[in-house]
Amino acid sequence: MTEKFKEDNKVFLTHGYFIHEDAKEQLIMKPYPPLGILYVSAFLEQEGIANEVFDSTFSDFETLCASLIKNQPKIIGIYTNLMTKLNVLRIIKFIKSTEKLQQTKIVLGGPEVRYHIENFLRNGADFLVVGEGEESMLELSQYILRDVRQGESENRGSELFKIQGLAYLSNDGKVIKTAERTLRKDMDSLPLPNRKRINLGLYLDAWKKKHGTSTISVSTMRGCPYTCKWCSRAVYGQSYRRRSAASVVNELETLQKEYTFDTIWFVDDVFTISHKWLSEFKQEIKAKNLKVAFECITRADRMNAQVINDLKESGCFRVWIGAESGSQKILDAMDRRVRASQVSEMIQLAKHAGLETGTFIMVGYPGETEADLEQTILHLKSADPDYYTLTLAYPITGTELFEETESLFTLKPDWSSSTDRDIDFKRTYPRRYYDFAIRRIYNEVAYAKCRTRRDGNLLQSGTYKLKSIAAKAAMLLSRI
Ligand code: B12
Ligand code: SF4
Repeated sequence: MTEKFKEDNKVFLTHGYFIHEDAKEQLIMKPYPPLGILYVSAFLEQEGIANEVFDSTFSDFETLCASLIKNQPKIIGIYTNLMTKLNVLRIIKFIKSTEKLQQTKIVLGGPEVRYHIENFLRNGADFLVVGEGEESMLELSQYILRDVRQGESENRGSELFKIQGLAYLSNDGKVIKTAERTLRKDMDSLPLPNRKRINLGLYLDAWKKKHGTSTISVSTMRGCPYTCKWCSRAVYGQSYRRRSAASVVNELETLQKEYTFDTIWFVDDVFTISHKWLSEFKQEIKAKNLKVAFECITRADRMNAQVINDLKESGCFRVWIGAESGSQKILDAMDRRVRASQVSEMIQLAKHAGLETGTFIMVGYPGETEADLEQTILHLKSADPDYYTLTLAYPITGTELFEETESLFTLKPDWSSSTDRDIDFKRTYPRRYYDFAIRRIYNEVAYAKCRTRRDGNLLQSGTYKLKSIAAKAAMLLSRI
């Protein structure tokens, strides 16, 4: 039986993301709550560990610090990803330099910790939770809170070492890593994210104000069995575990009762990975006569006409189909395990079925030449998705892309003052080339869209074409 702790043994969960610091996101304004800590919070609560969530998204560093001083928590747990890492280090520094917080144990979790263990520990974190968070955080919190109540026990080290999924420093400063956390099989037994701990209305309002509609994020699966070389699988590894369709539909129903929102975004890596699950999901939705509108991400090789039909009938209005490149050579180099033609075909099929479509494009992958980029342009023109995003490839620590490019790094600033996004490697062309390549893709595809729609005015399509030609010339010049 799980031991219940006193109310005052507080765990304080937060994340280091402040939207007011993120100029790009302020323009996009599609914020999502931190689901990871909401899952951890719900699990701790279920097991009797009182906890607070300080949702930093719409707040600021100073308010977070003031709240910490007011609460003086026994434990602070911070979600960490590669973008929020620097703020997490700032929070740690603040705690370490604040007298009233000297008893607070700092625990980090999330995707950024697994491959930076020593750095985080040497920069002040007391514990790292590596991988799936709920059970490790529960056992660690029980351990820490017991210590706080009873003082240091003689068996401290051995007890701690038995907890899976942890990293910490031993008394003599050595990095200790405990066994890998066994991945939880039964997803349905996890409590739903503790959304009541945060003001979800702030997210819904921000969406509504900017886009006229609002969205709630929901997670139905954990892990991904694919092997794309640039993708980080630091939390759930190469696994596939999923909640039952009935449990997901119950969550959607509850959300509809508790909140006013327009659409759902499934944060899953490959929503249509199991056709059986999708069909059950559709049946559950129909059985409950639930009206939902959702968007999701998937892979073209896990789609077909039936899947598209099931998506549509269960309420999908927009499907994002991963592409990354229009060049098969680059897709193969990424170990993407999909054909560019499949992606194009599924985008077309989904469009004909009345779904909105989106895709993701990455440029600057090792080995990519201008001919590959031109193929990507052709691919976007012929597939003609309603939306696409363009990103410059960068190596995330722990990925195969990182290993493959490490010897080519031209820029890798000091760990404690940079993120992986600041790393650069020797690409086919100089760095500046890719800024123009992105402009060229964007304008050339916009030009083609204008032409095929035939409603775009001539001036507009001409402007896109001119910008595309100018970008192409700049690409050429930047290669000299
Ligand atoms: C949804 C999502 C987004 C959304 C919303 C982010 C949000 N607020 O939730 C958007 C689109 C905004 C986004 C943006 C980015 N994302 Co993103 N995103 C995801 C995605 C698909 C799902 C996240 C999620 O909700 N998972 C479900 C929850 C339950 O899992 P979890 O968060 O990992 O939490 C578990 C554990 O990590 C742990 N845990 C988490 N926090 C804590 C805290 C403590 C104290 C403890 C003990 C445990 C713990 O316990 C949880 C339960 O087991 C993941 C991929 C994935 N499948 O997880 C990528 C992912 C997290 N994103 C990633 C990246 C790279 C980005 C960007 C940097 C992309 C970019 N622009 O280059 C930005 C950064 C944005 C930012 N400012 O933080 C990477 C992170 C890699 C890394 N090392 O950090 C991932 C893993 C994708 C990938 N496979 O490469 N993202
Ligand atoms: S990119 Fe998508 S399909 Fe590929 S490994 Fe990552 S989550 Fe899986």
